[in-house]
Amino acid sequence: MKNRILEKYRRGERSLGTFTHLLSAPALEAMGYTGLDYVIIDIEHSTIGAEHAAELVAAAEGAGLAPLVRVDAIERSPVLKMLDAGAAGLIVPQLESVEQARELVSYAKFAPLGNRGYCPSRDGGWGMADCYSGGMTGYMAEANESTLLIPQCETAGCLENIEEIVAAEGIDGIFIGPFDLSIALGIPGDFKNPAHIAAVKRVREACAAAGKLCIMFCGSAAEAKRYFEEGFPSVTAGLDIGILQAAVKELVSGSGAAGGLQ
Ligand code: 3PY
Ligand code: MG
Repeated sequence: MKNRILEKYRRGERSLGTFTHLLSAPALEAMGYTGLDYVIIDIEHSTIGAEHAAELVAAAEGAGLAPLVRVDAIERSPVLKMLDAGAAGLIVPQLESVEQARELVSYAKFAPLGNRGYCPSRDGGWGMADCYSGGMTGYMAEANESTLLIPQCETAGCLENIEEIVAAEGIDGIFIGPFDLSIALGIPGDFKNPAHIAAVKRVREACAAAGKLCIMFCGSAAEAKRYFEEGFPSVTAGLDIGILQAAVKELVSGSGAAGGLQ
């Protein structure tokens, strides 16, 4: 089970991803030629369902992008479906407590770490992928090892308990949601507020102390660069639909098309 974001993290290399809201396999295929490392197929903030998400997981993988999925609930069904479909990792929004983190681990990780249910499914080539060379237990161990379980830190509860949450066995890292975090702090959108800056730093340091991945979300290449320089191992920049929109807007304004005929 290849996982480009995890392999790069282990080699001490940065990784860059983006969310996908275009929900288009050709768009993912095209992004595979750009040097991007991963995409996050967003079930939380789009209308996409499990069947379409599973197709996009396969498309991203075929394009050489690690397919992460942002699920929309801390529940067994979405967690299991997306892992069985071959997601390289799950981003889980709105987590509040270490109890919820443990609940997630029980759904997402096989025994002895958790209680993930088993079926030969796409993530293990329906029982025929290389990860089965060590039999069913070999597959289970490899799935636990190579599938990232990453709650978001974007609530007051998660921030308050971040050190304990990130240290929990089976939790592989934290994804910072700066927008919801700013709302939780009572300063919507004010990322320059010292309280927001301190919260982001606290999460990054808690992840580093636990030896776990920390992913920051931002809106531009310049911000991504700054976060990499601050020490974030991974940054998710924007949404593919917004990147397309910005590029088209620049094309329109740079082309002079708004002027009259000569
Ligand atoms: C947030 O900023 O709240 C996010 O969830 C980013 O995706
Ligand atoms: Mg959020």
